[in-house]
Amino acid sequence: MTFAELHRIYYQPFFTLIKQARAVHDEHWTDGTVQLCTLLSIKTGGCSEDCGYCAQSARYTTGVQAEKLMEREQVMERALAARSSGATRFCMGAAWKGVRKGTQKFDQVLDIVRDVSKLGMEVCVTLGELGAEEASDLKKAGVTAYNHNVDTSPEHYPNIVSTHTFEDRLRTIRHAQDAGMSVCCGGILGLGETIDDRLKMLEVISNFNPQPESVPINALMPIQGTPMGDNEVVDSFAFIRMIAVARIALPKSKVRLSAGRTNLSREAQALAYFAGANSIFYGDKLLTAANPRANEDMRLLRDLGLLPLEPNPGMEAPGATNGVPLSPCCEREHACEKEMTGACC
Ligand code: SAM
Ligand code: DTB
Ligand code: SF4
Repeated sequence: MTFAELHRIYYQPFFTLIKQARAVHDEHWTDGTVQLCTLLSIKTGGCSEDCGYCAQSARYTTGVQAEKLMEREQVMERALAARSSGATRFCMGAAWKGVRKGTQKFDQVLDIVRDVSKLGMEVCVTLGELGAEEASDLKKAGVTAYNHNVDTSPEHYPNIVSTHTFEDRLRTIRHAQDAGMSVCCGGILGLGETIDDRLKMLEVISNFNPQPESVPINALMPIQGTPMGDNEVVDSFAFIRMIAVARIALPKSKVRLSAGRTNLSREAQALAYFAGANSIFYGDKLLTAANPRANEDMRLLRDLGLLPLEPNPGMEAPGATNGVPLSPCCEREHACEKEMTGACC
């Protein structure tokens, strides 16, 4: 989608926007399920990068202690616990600039992935920069999705990070896609960006080919000691507007309510689900910061009549399309959900 289209969509009256997003959601997601993804920081803190929002950068004094990479057995315990609590995706994060083939730490990550991938959950990792070889090795080891966010607009990015560039982020995403992994790519609201920056970020993400399989929308959790420690918390209506626009621009992607849910009321989260969110980070902790308690999330889903998504371990990455897809049933230029079943319009 173009920036102009996204701008027009965003600035509709709130209920018109929500109604439009709900219609897109209902067209593509009919079973009322929510994906539950549990995060684990397998290598915490001491990161060389200077991302201005991050508790794990070695540049800031945030109270997060640097730790070494977790042992495989410990990770497996946590993955099993996540599966028992109902998670169907296990996401492992490492506070590194990136990984390089041939290093001991990368080999150790591959071992961890091989083990976790036997548990029947989708396996997601977020390890920073990847080259083509590293991406291919991760895919072969059993990674189903790679999380790498663009975080904000290309224009605002240099105000947030100086140790790598927006282009570096795009290159890693391309490597992950070329290796056949699904891409999980979204951003953070609350970094001092304008609404235009938020929409430019969505413009970039919605123009990936294929579009990302999942799109995490984080609201900044201000961390004392970082340059953004005193930033204002994101307004709930602005957050829900972004969920709605993401749903419209990325109809087939899972849109994930990510960091910052501890600042959203149950009612605001309900509206976010209505506007198209269908995935959450689930479990009491994100990487270093707090998340709503698992039992509170289950209660909210029950109250709303939503169901946790069933496991999908054989998940294939979405394929690329050449421009607007032609529906085989009516040969019109639109993506037709019914083409798979032969019952087209
Ligand atoms: N080091 C890897 C990277 O930079 O891609 C992976 C970990 S990083 C913590 C993953 C994402 O978490 C970031 O891109 C950002 O979107 C989100 N994030 C980190 N700190 C956050 C915070 N304080 N509030 C909200 N989101 C945050
Ligand atoms: C994403 O977009 N959000 C998650 C996950 N991908 C790795 C991380 C949120 C981190 C929140 C701050 C923290 O826990 O330190
Ligand atoms: Fe934090 Fe990732 Fe940036 Fe490192 S690269 S400072 S872990 S967001």
